[in-house]
Amino acid sequence: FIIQNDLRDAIKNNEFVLYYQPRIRTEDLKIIGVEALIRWVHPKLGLISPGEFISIAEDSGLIGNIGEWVLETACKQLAAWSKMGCKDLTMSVNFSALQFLQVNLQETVKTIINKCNVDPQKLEIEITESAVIDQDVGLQENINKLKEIGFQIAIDDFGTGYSSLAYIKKFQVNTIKIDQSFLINIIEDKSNEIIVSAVIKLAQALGLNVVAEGVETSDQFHKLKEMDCKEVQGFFFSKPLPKEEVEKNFLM
Ligand code: G
Ligand code: G
Ligand code: MN
Ligand code: NA
Repeated sequence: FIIQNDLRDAIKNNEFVLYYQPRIRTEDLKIIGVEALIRWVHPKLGLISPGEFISIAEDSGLIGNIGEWVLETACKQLAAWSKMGCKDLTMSVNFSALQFLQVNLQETVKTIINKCNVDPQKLEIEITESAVIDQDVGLQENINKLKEIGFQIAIDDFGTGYSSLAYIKKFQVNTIKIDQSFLINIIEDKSNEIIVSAVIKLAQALGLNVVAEGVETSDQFHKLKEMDCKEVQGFFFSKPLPKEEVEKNFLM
């Protein structure tokens, strides 16, 4: 029911907004970064979640423009927070696999980070594991180019696609984000506990950051802390928030 034409006009009409979900350090519960998540404030339908329009954007060739808007908006916000004194904060941005196939991705991205005057080391691009599976030379080249600029790369939803460990090595990722599905029964389900614990150990042995996503309860959090998971994200700490609320609740 979402019309492509509405989506086409949405950037021009300033209808997109970014929410930010805090990423928390287990050791001291401090915020270490945020993940930018897009929302569409449709003039008639109200708030629409990305699950409902990202695939339409991909199919209609609009994902490139939307992706650029997301990156630029996230970079501007990161620069603003840095100016406020939060210099160590990292910004994670979700990229659709199609964005990695753009021929001019490196130039586009460079233009944005120069314009916003942000340190690319503070930016992390998330790519879903399933996207990485589609073997395409363009994808590999573009990941390399983003790494050359200084970006961090994260594998999102880890464990849901074909979790080939070869990809972690091949793409030289910096961060593994464990999919929230593994946390659902982590207290009762021994096999999920073993999987999560093994992924944490593997990531640490490889010198990678590991983030557990979808932490909803205190029990889950304490279990993860016991497993030496150093970074967490989830409703237990905060849902994705508008920038003002991130500032009010986490940065001031
Ligand atoms: O809260 P949540 O509904 O924000 O996100 C739903 C899905 O949409 C997630 O899989 C998330 O990765 C994806 N998503 C959120 N923001 C973006 C974005 O800016 N770009 C892309 N490609 N996907 C996004
Ligand atoms: O695929 P990706 O990891 O980018 O998706 C993030 C999605 O997960 C967003 O839709 C976000 O709102 C959602 N999310 C974040 N934290 C939690 C949580 O603790 N529980 C649930 N159910 N969803 C969460
Ligand atoms: Mn993500
Ligand atoms: Na995820």
